Amino acid sequence: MTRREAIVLSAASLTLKAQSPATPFTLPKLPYALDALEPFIDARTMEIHHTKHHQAYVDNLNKALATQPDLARQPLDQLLKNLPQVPDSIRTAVRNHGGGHANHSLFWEILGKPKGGPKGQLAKAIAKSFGSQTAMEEKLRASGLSVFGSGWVWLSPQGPDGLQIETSPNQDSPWMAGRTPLLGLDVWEHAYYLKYQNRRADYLAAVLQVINWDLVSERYEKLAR
Ligand code: MN3
Repeated sequence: MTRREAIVLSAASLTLKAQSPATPFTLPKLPYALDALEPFIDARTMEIHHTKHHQAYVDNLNKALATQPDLARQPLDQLLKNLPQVPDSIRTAVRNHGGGHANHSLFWEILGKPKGGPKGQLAKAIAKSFGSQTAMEEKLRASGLSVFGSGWVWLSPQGPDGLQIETSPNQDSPWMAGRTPLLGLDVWEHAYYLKYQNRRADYLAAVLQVINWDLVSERYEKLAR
């Protein structure tokens, strides 16, 4: 990850920013070692997911934007929010690969060694919207299981001090509706098949053990509300 990408990603409004006209977007470095999430997420899955799948989204996004320098200069969250203004010829590519780049950049950030649960305003919002952290995690699991085919499950702000859980197909995201997600869980088979095969429920239970709630809590504090 470039310094500028790191700075903007640490703010709540993921504004991954183009770097240069030739290769505007770059693959962010993982903020931990490949095996840091073992045994919940195995190192081989992390390696393939990051260096093959995520890299391909970055490369294909750059390819799609090669003839569109004005679009390539926009922060990624703006591009995704304003998809209807992207030319027809590249809109699907920007949606799928720009979406893939944004979603995975957030995914790597919100994972990490468990250090405790949600804090501060986020803890309050979870209590208000779901009753408890356990109830919220149960809803994340159930919603993740309900995604047919490939997609994501999201925790997003709702109103001034509430939260919602939503799902999206493919590489779509709340950013495309102008909302900044707090966390996203990848439920594409490539996220878990090597270790969990068809057992998405087991993967969802595992990934919920390695959420960096400190970072998610910080994202919530930084959102303009
Ligand atoms: Mn993925």
